[in-house]
Amino acid sequence: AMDGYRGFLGLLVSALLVGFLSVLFTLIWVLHYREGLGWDGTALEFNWHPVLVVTGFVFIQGIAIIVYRLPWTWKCSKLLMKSIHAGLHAVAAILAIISLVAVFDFHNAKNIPNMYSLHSWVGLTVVILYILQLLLGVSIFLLPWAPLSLRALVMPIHVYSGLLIFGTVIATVLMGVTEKLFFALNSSGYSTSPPEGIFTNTLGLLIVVFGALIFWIVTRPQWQRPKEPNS
Ligand code: ASC
Repeated sequence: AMDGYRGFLGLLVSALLVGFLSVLFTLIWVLHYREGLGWDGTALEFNWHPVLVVTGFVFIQGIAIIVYRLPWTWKCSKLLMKSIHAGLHAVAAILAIISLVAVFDFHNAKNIPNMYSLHSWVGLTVVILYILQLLLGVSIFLLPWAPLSLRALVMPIHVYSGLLIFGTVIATVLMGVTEKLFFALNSSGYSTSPPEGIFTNTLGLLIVVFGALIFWIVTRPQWQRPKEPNS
């Protein structure tokens, strides 16, 4: 049991480190290689998009997925843990929505067309699905009305949808990074492997590793919160 606990801690610390590095790399990308941050209809406003997506939709969503696995929370009430799980997902949803406002606002100010790329199609779809998942999750599992039979029926779908959404977010981020590099480096050339290209490719790899760690942690049956009778 102690061995499993240390294995868990090692992976949790790794996930936190890689997740934190992903956010840091995104900030360095927009602050050092790009123009910085602002809310003025220019590229500075666009730059909030990657920062808010990686912070909220990748890092905070990833942590929200594994909160029930933290062994020191197993003595906390299930209701408290559900509130933290839902609360972190709600924060992630709000950051994802603001990240979309930043892009649409920037596009409209610069007369750039909206919603033509695969990144935008998959991205908007996954934000809508995330909000639906959050509303359904709160209605069925957090609020007290739903009968146990309905909860038991929906739980496998909730888990499946949640992991599908998380994986799709990561795939969408990779498309977004690639798309931005093709736009931003067309003259100086992504194909010549400039420092920004190497740096952002590394950011993409960090995000894949973060997703892999969260997926591993959440799929270990021995790290699940012990199920209390009648819940
Ligand atoms: C809940 C809760 C669980 C599950 C279970 C359905 O709301 O606390 O442990 O749903 O009842 O599988």
